[in-house]
Amino acid sequence: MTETIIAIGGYDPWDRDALERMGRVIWLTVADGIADLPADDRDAVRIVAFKGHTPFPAQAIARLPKLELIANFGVGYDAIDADAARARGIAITNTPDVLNDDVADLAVALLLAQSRQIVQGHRHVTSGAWAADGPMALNRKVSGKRAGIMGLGRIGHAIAHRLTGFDMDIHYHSRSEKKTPGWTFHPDPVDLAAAVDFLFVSLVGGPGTDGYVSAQVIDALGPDGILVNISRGSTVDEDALIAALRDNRIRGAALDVFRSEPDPDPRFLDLPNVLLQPHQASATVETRSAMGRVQRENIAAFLKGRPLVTPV
Ligand code: 8YV
Repeated sequence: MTETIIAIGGYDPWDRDALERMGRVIWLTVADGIADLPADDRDAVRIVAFKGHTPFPAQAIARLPKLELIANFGVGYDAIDADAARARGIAITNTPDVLNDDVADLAVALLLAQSRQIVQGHRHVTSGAWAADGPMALNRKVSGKRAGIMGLGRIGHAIAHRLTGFDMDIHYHSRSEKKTPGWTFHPDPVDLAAAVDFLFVSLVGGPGTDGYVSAQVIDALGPDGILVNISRGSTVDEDALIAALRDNRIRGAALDVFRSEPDPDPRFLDLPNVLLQPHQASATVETRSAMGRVQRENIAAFLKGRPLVTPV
């Protein structure tokens, strides 16, 4: 019998084609769409391929009585109510590792762009200000400074490794101390922020890290500090960050993620000391193709009754 798969989210054409080869696919933009499916489909579906950052709540999971696998496209699966899935024995898989390089590359690029004022420099040229007013204001050095990694998982490691190439001292905060090559562990996130010039957030999302980058952390980073977030918007107290940016209590922030995506808090839009990106750290052809492949490898393993490749 042909397997019916619900695919939620926006997929690239090659992923759509590849998923279509695995069964009959019902395409939905968000999990809420499950409610409108015919009962026959809802009652039959064992597999959901999930992508994106809109919620996949318990209520939507409950509408699929035969669901056995949620194959997430992405390493972070905080949009999925994992407790509700676990309570029913529904497996969740993610797509770790294949995106580490891209996410770390963008994190470093954001720091360089912010500290060296690359976007402002481009505008200085294109606006004619260079010719009219002369050179732009001096910016600030990156190499040799102190970097803090908040959350030293696989992506945090990849960021730290790149920064050692910039001769930086690496400091980190994590649930536990790791075996690292001379990097300094800080059990307290505020202490980490106080010890560094640049703070990179590479925490997992979800309730456990909500608001982790608090007003205290931001103040500890201080007026020379730059915050880079490539993890989840929920990890940052955005009100506190906006207030600190407005008062120049930190030098700048570079953000790829927001609490309300794709409509970030409008107060961010007018700030001169932020650099905003549309949650695109993993968004290269190479990496998104690899992520799609890992998502499908998990579905294929499930269909063959084999162990899942990357269960969470
Ligand atoms: C998304 C991400 O997967 O992997 C993650 O956790 O945040 C991204 O790579 C991507 O935006 C597709 O939803």
